Amino acid sequence: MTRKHRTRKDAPAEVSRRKFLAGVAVAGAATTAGSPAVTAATTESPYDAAAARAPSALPPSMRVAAAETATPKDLGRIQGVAGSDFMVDVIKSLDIKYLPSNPASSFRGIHESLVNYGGNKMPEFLTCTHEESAVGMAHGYFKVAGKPLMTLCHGTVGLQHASMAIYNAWCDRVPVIVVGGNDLDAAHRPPGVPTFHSAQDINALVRDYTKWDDTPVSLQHFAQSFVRAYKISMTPPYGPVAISLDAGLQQEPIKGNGEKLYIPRYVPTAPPQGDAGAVKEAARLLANAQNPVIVVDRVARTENGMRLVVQLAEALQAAVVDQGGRMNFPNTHYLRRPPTAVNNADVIIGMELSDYWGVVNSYIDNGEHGIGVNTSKIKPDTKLISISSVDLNTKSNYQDFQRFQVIDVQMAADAEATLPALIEAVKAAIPNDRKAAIEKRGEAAKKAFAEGKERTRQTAALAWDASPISTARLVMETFAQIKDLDWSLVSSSGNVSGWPSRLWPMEKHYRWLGLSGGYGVGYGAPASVGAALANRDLGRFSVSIQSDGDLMYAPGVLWTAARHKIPLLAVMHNNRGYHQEVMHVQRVSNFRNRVANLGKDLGPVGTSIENPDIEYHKLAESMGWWAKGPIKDPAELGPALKLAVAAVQSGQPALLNVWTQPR
Ligand SMILES: Cc1ncc(C[n+]2csc(CCOP(=O)(O)OP(=O)(O)O)c2C)c(N)n1
Ligand SMILES: [Mg+2]
Repeated sequence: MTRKHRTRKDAPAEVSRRKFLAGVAVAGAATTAGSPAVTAATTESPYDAAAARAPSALPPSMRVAAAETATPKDLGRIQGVAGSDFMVDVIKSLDIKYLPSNPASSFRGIHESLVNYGGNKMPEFLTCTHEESAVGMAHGYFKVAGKPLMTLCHGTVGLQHASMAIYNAWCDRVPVIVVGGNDLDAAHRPPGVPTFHSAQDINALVRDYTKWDDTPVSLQHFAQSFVRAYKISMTPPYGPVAISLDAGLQQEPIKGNGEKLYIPRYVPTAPPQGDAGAVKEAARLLANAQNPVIVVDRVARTENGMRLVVQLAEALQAAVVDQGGRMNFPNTHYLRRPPTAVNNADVIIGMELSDYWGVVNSYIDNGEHGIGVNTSKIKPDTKLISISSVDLNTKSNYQDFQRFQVIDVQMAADAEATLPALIEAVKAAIPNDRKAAIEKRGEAAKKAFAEGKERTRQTAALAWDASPISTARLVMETFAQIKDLDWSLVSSSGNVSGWPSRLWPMEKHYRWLGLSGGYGVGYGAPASVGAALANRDLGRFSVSIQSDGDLMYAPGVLWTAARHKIPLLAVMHNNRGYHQEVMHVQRVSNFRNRVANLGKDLGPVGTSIENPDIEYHKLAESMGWWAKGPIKDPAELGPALKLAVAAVQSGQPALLNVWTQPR
C-alpha cells in the first residue's frame, strides 16, 4: 500500500515517527535541563499525552556513538607477541578440551588470545551465566571424562560466585583448574570498577579448599605454575587448584629477559600405594575373618577400579557396601549389601571413605535432651582397616575430615592403586582350611541378595498410581524409556529414596557418577550438563533426576546446555519444596511438642517452593530446551518420557517437569 492510498486511520508510520521525535525531546529535557530549544519543542508538540512518555531506547548522541564505535585512540599497538598468547600455548600443551566460563575484563587479555590466537579450540570457550555453573560443569565433566577442565573467573566477584562449587569439587576429590583474573598492580590498574574487582591475594578466598594455588609474576612463572597446578590437581587425591592471573601479565608483550620461554612437559605422577607391611597385615586380617565387610566410597577412579573391587570381594566372598561416591561395585552382584552389613562384621576394610566414623556409629539428632545420641553399630572387637588418599591431603579449617575414628591398620594411600597388591596378598594369605567356609559365605550371600531384591521391588510398588507421582514410579518409568540405550545417570539431586541405585541395573563405571561431595545444593544442574557434555563426545545418553530446589540456585546453566548443543534428559523430581528442610523443621517441632506452622503451604514456613508454582518446563523452553509439564498423572509420564528421549536423541536437551511425592 502506498502512502497516497492510506486513510487517516491507517497512517501509523508517520504518527509514530512524530510521537517518537516528541518523546526524544522530552527525554532530552531531562538530561539537558533548562535548554530553551528543548522546552519549545515539547510545548509545540500536538501529541502532548504521548510526549509525556519517553521511549525506552534513545538514539545515541554524537559523542556516545563515537565512543562506542570508533577505534580507541589511546591504546596504541602492542609491540611484539602478547604475553597471553604464550599462556595459550601453555594451556594447549595439556589437552584441556573445554573452558566453561563467564566473561570478565580482568582476563580479557587471555580471553582474546584464546579465541583469536588459539582459534577457540582446545580449550573451547563455553559461555556460562554464573561462575558456580562453570565450576559445577567442570566437576561433572571430569567424573565422566577423567580429564580436568579449566575455568576463568573474575578474580574477586567471580571467584566469590564460584566458591561453593569449588568446595564441592574439593570434598568430592575432583580436579578443576580455576584461573582468576586480577589487576594486581595498584599503580597501573584502572580506577573505578577494575579496582573494586582486584585484591591483593584472590586465592585466599578458596585456599582452604584447593590443593594448591599460585600467583605467577612472569610468563615463565605462569608456565611453571600452570603445569604444576595441573599435575597437583591430577595426583590422587585429586582436587581443585587456583591460579591468580595478573591482568598486566596477560596484556603486556613478551619481553626478552635474556631467557627463552619454554613450556615444561607434563608427566603424570603415579598415585601413592599402601605400605607393603600394612597391606600384608590387612590381608592377614581379611583372610582369617569370619565375616569380613568391604565398604567403598570413592575407590573407582577409573573403570579398572570397579573390576578390582569385584576381585577383592570375590576372593573373600565378602559383603560390599557401596556408599556411592563413585560407581565402585555393580549393584547386580550378589555380594552387594546394605549399610547394615557392618553390624556383624569382625573385620571391616573401608576404602576412600569420607566418614569412617559414620560407617561404624549411628547418630540420632533428637535424643532425650535435645542433643545427639551416638551408638556404636559394630561389635567392640571388630578390627578396622582403612585405605584413604585423603589422609595425605588434610587442611584445618573446613571439617570435611569428619569425626575422629580409631582404626587398627591405616594406609595413607590411593585405594585403586593399592588394590592389586592387596588382592594378591589376600589370595596368598587365605589358609587352605578356610576355603570351604569362604565358599559357603558366598552361597549365603546369593540367597540374601535375592531376598533383598524382592523386598525392594515390593517397596517400590507402594503408591504406584499416586498423584503426584511416587519417586519409585518416576525412576522406573524413566528407566523403561532408556534401558536399551547406553545410558549414564549423571546426577540425582534432591532425594528420591535412592531408587535408581536400588532398581536400575548398574554394571558399568559411567552408569552412576556420585553426588556433589560437599552437599552444597546447586550442584545437580551444572554437573549434569558438564557430565552430559563428556558423554556427548563419547556417544552416550545422559539422564539426570533434577530436583526443583537444586535447579533454582542457578538455572542459567540450562541456556549453556542449549547454546552448546549438549543433549541431556532432565527428569524433574519436583516436590515443590526443600523437602530435606521440611523434615528438619518438622522433626524439631515434633521434639518440642509443637505443630509446625505451615502457613498456607505443604511444608513449614520457609521450606516450600509453591504459590506461585514454578513452571520449570517454561523456564527450560525459554532457554532453548525441549520441555513438557507439569505432569501429575502417572499414566502420562511414560508417553511424555518417550517424546523427551527422542528429543535428546536428536541432539537437544529436554526437561520434563514432573510433580512428585516428597521422597
Ligand atoms: C547451598 C546450600 N544451601 C542450602 C542447603 C541446605 N539444604 C540441604 S537439602 C536442601 C533442599 C534441596 O531441595 P531440593 O533440591 O528440591 O531437594 P528435596 O530435598 O526437595 O528432595 C537444602 C536447602 C545446602 N545443602 N546447600
Ligand atoms: Mg524439592
